[in-house]
Amino acid sequence: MSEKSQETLSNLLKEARRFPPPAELAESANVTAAAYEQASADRLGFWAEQAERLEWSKPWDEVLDWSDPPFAKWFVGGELNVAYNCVDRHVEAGLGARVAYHWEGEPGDTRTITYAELQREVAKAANALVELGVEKGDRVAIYLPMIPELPISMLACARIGATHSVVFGGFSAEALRTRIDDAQAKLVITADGGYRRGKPSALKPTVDAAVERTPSVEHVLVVRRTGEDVARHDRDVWWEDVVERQSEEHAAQPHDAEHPLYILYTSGTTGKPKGILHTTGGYLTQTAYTHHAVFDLKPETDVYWCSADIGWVTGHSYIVYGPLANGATSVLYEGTPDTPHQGRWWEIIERYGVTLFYTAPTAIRTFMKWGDDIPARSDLSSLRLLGSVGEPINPEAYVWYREHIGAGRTPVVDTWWQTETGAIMISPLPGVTAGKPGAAMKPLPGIVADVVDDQGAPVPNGGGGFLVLKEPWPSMLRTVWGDDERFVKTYWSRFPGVYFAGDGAKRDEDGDIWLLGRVDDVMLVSGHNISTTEVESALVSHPKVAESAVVGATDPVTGQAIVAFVIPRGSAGEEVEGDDFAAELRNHVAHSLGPIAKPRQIMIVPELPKTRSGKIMRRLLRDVAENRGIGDVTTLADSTVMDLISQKQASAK
Ligand code: 6R9
Repeated sequence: MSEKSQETLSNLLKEARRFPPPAELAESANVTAAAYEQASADRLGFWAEQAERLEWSKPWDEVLDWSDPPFAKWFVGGELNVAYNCVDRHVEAGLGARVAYHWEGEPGDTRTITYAELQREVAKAANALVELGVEKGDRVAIYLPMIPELPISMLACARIGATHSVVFGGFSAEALRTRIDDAQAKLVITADGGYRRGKPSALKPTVDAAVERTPSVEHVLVVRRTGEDVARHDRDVWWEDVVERQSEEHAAQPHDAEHPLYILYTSGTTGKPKGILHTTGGYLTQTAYTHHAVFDLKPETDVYWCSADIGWVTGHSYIVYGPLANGATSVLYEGTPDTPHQGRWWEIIERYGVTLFYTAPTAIRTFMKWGDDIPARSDLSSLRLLGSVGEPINPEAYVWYREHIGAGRTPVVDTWWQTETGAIMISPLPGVTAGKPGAAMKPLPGIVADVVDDQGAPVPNGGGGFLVLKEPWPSMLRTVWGDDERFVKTYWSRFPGVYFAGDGAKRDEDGDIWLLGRVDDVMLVSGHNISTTEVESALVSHPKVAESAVVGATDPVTGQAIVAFVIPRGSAGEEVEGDDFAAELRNHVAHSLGPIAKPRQIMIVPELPKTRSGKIMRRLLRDVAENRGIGDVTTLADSTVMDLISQKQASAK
């Protein structure tokens, strides 16, 4: 990166606020500053110690085999069963009566599942899979709503050594078909439908359409959730017929530490989706450790809630595997945050006494937009820690989250990681770190990350560049399913010998790390690199702005020009239409970041295009900003959003 652009970056995000850990939390924290020293003195020894959180049927011979990089083997020779570790061992330890999940359906139906019950359900499902001819090493596609059968199905697969591939319930038949086909899945587990926004939303027709052209699929196992009519095919079998009558006993066999646990597809911006492969021992070790360390989980007393969809990696690692490995009590909620009203999530927190809460910046910004009075109606005093994941959290959103949800007392942990990393990599430690709003801070103990320039040289404090991971980590992806070459090319070729995350980052004067969004989203304006994140954060710091998305559009003069899409906050909507508001915002950005970052154009919009995991699809906004037809919208959470934005654009012309 040029000197000029580094200078620009260091002008940005001047954030002086600091939030040290509450004294009580610091005193009793699961992990203290000593962990950093221990891990840097002996990284592999540190991870070996963390692996001891699990029960191994056969001990490993070697912690890491890195003789054929970038193909890693962790805990070589070790054997364990993931489902046994997540469920049975807690029951054997006398904790069968502990609640694993407080499940709540969107219509308000509830189910409390203890570890003992989870053990019985997983055993029955595992027996059913065996009866349906699923064998160790086979792939099973799972396309379910957020109902208990989803984690139960995942654990049943893990138990028998079948590799699961969970596909988001919102994806189209074509998206589902390509994923089933790529993995050559033998079985698809689905439901008639789920509930979204107060209505049944069918899933089975999508599966029917997808499996018309997937010859690998032998059976479709269907859970009845909504009771709506569905077509029946010869390949269909019903959960209530096949699973319910099975024995509640199933002897778990140990699997190799490197046995494939799951495939999860990441869409990426171009090309066919990549099947990210995670394996058994290292994955469970790092999800369990990070859940213990970052959320300071005290399994006897905490009630933990991660609001993500299990179809996203966050749900795999922090609703299913990490929390269950630690014997946590979690909330599992099926639906949307505004059904039947915008206070639904806060009522859930009050009802179950949630102490640890993990959500995404997109949700936080939505709540800011809905207004402060909504969370204020619920008693949120049980909360003691808040987490964020999925995108950079804007400083304003961080502070709002801490104030309005955490009553100004709770630490906020901003956790950076990816589908590919499998578990949290960069995050504050809640009992150690004085948090800075907007910064993911430091790599966790045992993780080696850096920010490098385009030559791969580390940037000094105050500099910006690319985020890389310099040493292998236990929960790292092992390859792209069926495509080792793509694995090497995508992640390990940009800089020799290190993992390229594809994210821009900066190191501040204290050496702490700030994430600046995907490298593909960085804008080049008159020769200056400007990150979309920083301009968005400047916009969100204006009192009348709830959310914003910024893109670089081709410009004859400056190369790229900044175009911002803005959603006004709360009741500001009516007052803010018009050129005056746009001018005010352009000046506000120029004032916060410098004139170079002043947007060329600001569009006031009602919504932004987002994926189901809440990431803004800037690619589509770039199409609008450059007056092109809109590209592929199949992975949008709500595909009507682009129509609203295009109409705005047309009426502004
Ligand atoms: C867990 C997850 C990965 C991408 C990642 C980055 C962005 C996630 C972030 C963050 C800044 C954070 N991202 N967490 N950016 N701060 N705390 O989101 O996985 O869906 O694969 O996305 O998300 O750009 O590269 P995934």
